[in-house]
Amino acid sequence: MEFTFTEEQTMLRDMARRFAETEIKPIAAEIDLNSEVPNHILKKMAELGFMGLVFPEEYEGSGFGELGYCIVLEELSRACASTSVVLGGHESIGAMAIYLAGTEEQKKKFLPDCATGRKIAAFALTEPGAGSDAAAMRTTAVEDGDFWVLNGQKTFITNGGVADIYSVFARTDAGSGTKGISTFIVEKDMEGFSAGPPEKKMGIRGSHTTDIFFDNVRVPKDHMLGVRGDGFKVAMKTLDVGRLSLGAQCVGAAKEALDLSIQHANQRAQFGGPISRLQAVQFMLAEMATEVYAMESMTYRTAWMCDQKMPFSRQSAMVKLFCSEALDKVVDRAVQVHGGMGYMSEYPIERFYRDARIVRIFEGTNEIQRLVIARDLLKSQKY
Ligand code: COS
Repeated sequence: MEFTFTEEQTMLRDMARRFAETEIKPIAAEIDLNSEVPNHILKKMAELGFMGLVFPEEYEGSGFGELGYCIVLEELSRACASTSVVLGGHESIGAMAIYLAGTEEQKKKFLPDCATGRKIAAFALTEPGAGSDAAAMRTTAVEDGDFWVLNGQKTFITNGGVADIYSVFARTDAGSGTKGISTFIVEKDMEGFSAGPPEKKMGIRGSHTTDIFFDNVRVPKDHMLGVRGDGFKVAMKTLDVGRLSLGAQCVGAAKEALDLSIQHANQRAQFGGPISRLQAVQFMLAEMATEVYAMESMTYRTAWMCDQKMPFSRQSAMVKLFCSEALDKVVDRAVQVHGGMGYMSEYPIERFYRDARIVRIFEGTNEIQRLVIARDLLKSQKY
């Protein structure tokens, strides 16, 4: 068993850490306040190869695989959850659907632009009436000569309006449940495509979340990803990767919340000395550190499984479930350690507390993760 990063992975981590520390952290509060990750940050991430870390070099990716991608997501998430969510919407799920389901020709055509950051991607599954029950979607795609004509609405789309390329799921066969869904690449300049205004959110405010609309959008037939009727499986396979990547985002945020708490506990004096000498505070720090250790262990182990091409669907649901709930506990204790200061927007921990809450909801609520885990467990009888 090997539990250390390679030299290359260590260099990647150091580079991501330097970038996050010097260029993102100083403006993280501003990103939250202005509800926008500035373009120069996205441009720099593209220059550093972060937009295509997970994809092989033949598609102009950096070839670091899921493990390398998790390393970078962790570092970015220490600085700013919004920035890592923008990257996640693009790489973990938006472009990932193309990588997992595209033909060689489609991958050669669309991935290099995504992997280099020339184009931003998004993943469009959820609809107003189809959240956890993704197969209840009503967006339709109807064949017309060399085109599919899309009509409908998607909601809560990360990178909506910002993205150039959307992996869109639509119903191609009425009444066939999960089997009647197909995946399409929709480009933002296609006629009839539009995005609504960004939603106002509790956290991850720098990432844009919008509705997107399809009004007779004519999508060329060579833009269908995978085969007709396979879209639900494409969505599930893509979300397996997305949910795992969320683990790395949680690890980064939890480590930062712990570091901030240790610093604060050492600096804040009450009852004649730093509060870190009080057992009540020490216990909170100990519990936070234990959560971080467990989150880190399961996330990187599962990323390794993903890179080894082992089945990891159940494990990715476990990572998402455990890490998002552990992160909530960590940030909650972090606010407690900070006392009244933890409630003030002036201190970063208030933002971490708000940003954390979404992870128990997006990319499949934690109730859905429990369902995925239990179904797989009962089917295979193995753990
Ligand atoms: N990889 C590949 N195939 C998968 C899969 C996976 N991870 N998970 C399910 N499938 C396949 C199943 O094997 C099944 O195929 P067959 O019919 O050939 O056997 C098919 O997909 C349908 O699966 P299932 O019967 O489990 O579908 P359900 O409608 O019962 O729903 C849940 C499955 C609830 C798990 C699914 O709808 C889900 O994940 N919902 C949450 C959606 C979500 O995450 N939304 C977030 C928005 S994106 S940010």
